[in-house]
Amino acid sequence: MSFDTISVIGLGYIGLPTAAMFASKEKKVVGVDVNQQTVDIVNAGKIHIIEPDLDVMVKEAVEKGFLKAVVWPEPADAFLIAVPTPFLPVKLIDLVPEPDLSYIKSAAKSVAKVLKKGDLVILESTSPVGATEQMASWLSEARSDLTFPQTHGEDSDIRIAYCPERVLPGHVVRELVENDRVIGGMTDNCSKAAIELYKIFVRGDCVVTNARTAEMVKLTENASRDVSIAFANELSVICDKSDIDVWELIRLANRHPRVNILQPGPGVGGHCIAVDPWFIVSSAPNESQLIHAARRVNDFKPKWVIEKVKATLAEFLLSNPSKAANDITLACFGLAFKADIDDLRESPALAITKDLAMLNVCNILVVEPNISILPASLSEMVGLVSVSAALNQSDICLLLVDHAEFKLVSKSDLENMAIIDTKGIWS
Ligand code: SAJ
Repeated sequence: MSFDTISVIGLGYIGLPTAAMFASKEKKVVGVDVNQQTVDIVNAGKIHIIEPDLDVMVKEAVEKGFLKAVVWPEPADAFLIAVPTPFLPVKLIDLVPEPDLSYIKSAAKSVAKVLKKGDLVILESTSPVGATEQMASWLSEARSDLTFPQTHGEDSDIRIAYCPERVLPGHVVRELVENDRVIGGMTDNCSKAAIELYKIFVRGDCVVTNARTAEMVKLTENASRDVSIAFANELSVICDKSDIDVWELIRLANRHPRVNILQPGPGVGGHCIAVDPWFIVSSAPNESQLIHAARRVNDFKPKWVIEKVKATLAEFLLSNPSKAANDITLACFGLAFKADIDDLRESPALAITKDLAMLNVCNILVVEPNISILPASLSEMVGLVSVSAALNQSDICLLLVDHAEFKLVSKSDLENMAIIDTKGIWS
């Protein structure tokens, strides 16, 4: 099969680097995004996210004419769908969130318009089990003139596979090339075509399975990490109660050859680990006790941090009787969902900062070196300042993200301040 033109639907954190990667191998790539601003930025050879080395790749790809962005799909030989799969909002606390496949549905409908015999369609978005079959039926509903693997098996006109992305934000460019890929074709021919496509740039192994297993593999990877982080977060709450340094505890326990505990933090964020386990829980609620409990433990952690801040404020007022609460300045270090990125999606740091600002009990400053403008939900309530301004003006420092800039803060910079360190870098 030759893939002269490759189309990537959704130019976000996964789609844009994937598009740039194919273009760097001198393939003609058409990136599609519903957001005109994103399309304009990419066509100007720029990027709208922070990801090391991606800016250079996109600039070169656009300048050499291998990458262009458009709002509506154009004909291509392969389509990779990398759109969000959020969950639907739930009203009651005990209800399990259900996945929202509407972005996949509209991507499939728009791709269907330009599909031709011989094309390959790959779903990369993290999805509940069965989503690829669902996408295949949306495609076939829209194009009764073409045949699809669910009805015509190996002889189908269109090939369809689920191939989850597994790259770590901050390391996307390297991991896209080096990581192994799980290839879940709806038939063997679908898998073969998908392998041929990924082998354009992937140096890792391409391991074949069926679409449903591939969907579950992706969910399992992220649920496994969520459960491990929940264990660390639970330990941190237990240790706080018992006056034990959790960072030292984990360091020591990890000296055991078969123990590898992850790190506690202010909670679990991002669009993956905080979301994907719910897709398992919603599909098998009675059977997913541990996965569900881990979600609850990690979702509880931001609330616990807020209680810690309130207690520290109360102590500070007790030991500084001349001050009133509104004389006190609290600096929140970090808004991103993890270190050294600009991504605020599902960020516990952002949620904690917002909740503290809403309490309206003291002045709040925010330090986030990876963004230049605060999200609208915060900008009216708090100020965005530099590390040094925050250190100079604050009484209480709340460390929420272990950004490289914060690791440079010395012990002497923090003298005479109350510190709440959720990542253990100032402890
Ligand atoms: N976190 C901790 N403690 C840790 C590790 C992480 O609290 O020891 C927190 C982070 O601060 C962050 C959250 O967990 O809030 C998630 O961060 P992460 O670095 O674990 O993962 P993501 O969301 O950036 O990327 C994950 C990766 N999945 C796994 O490692 C199994 C990545 O490979 C996936 O491609 C990505 O999800 C995805 O797109 O699904």
